Amino acid sequence: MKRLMTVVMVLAALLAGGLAARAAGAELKVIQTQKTKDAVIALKSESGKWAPGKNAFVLQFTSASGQPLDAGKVALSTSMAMPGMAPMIAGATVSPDAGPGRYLGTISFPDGGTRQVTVTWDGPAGKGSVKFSVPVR
Ligand SMILES: [Cu+2]
Repeated sequence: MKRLMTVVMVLAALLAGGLAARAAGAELKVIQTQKTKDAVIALKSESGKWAPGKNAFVLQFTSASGQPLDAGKVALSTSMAMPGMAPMIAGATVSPDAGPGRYLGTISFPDGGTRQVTVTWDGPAGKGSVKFSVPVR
């Protein structure tokens, strides 16, 4: 009986640890990584992709040497070329997360298709921008 209790307690501890790791974003998958001269920008989410509807994501900035990079004010916007129409524009809500160089964002897409993504930043280490494309599917 005592042994059973121990097994149950160990399982409960493992489960709690797993949930904590999840909340801390340990299970995030990379959607896209982009390098500039002095920064590496990683776009991540739990699913590792963007889908039509509302998406939560994390943007992580690291320096060329691999240290967290305080990017200051960060913005992310997207555009999708539509034949015979004005491009579809969607902007993200981005705010700083715990820890330097880490930002939480949400963005909504009304449909699927490849988005041209622009990330801009302006912080103590300087300002910059990067463009890349992400499929929404
Ligand atoms: Cu569209």
